Amino acid sequence: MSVAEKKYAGKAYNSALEKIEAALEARRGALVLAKMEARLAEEALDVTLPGRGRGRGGLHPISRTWRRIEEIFGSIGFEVADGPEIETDWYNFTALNNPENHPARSMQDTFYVDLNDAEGKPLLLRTHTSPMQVRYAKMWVERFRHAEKVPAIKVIAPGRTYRVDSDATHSPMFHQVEGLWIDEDVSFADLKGVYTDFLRRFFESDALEVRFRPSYFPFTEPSAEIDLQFGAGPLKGRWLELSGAGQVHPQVVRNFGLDPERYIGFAFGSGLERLTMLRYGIDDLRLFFDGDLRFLSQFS
Ligand code: 2NM
Repeated sequence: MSVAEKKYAGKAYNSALEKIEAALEARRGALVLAKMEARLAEEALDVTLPGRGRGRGGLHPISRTWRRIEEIFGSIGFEVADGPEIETDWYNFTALNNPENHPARSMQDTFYVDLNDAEGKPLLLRTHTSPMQVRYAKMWVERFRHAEKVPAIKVIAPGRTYRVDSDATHSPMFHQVEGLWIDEDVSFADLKGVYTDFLRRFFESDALEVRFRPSYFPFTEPSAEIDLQFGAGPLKGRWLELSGAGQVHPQVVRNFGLDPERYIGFAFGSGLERLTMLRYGIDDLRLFFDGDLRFLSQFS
């Protein structure tokens, strides 16, 4: 192009560019505005509507039972023991007088962990809450090692327990509470008194009958199954199996570090799921583990 042509063409180009840019800018602005207006219309908030509120949480029925048990036994002087869910073979089995070849020790019944204890034995998920009591008792005896007498061991051990078992009535993780009272003169009669009192308070019924049937556990001698019978309600008159108990076996007392000729007492064990099902009339164990709020919210 000639110089004159270039001048003319340049002007025309610049003016066209300005117009296009102005048009684009205007369109961009209109689109942004339209989008904002659409959003404002869509997200319009009626601030006069009542609030939705925050879902009020509640305690799981098993936790309610757990607390209730701690409260009742606390009121009759029992401490609450705590301890690890991963245990050694000694605390879970040997200390409780379980023979070395007992079937409970098999991999079919117990979850083993891929780690060994100091003796080279595999660690395991505790199959009952007794190891907490063994730990508590040993700690207690050690504390009073130089005293004339070891004061009463009076403790409950509530917590999660694990067994290789899973069907309509068994969960691989479940909850237990065990109790232990050892002194110079704690008898089977004390067991009957304490446990009957506990059950009547737990179920809020003085009309409850309690029955002790001979049984066997390696850690108690003599041993008993505890049954109960409601005096009212839908289960009235039926004997229901509930717990196990007995006088602590001399070998177990010895494993606590005490002389079984001097110290004697009782122990018991019960399932929190079972206690909770009977208390609330729940007929399916799996409801505890499904996390269904339609079930759980009935307890909050
Ligand atoms: C049960 C039944 C009977 C029990 C024994 C002990 C300990 F630590 F003293 F040896 N704790 N819990 C026991 C006794 C548990 O559960 C059915």
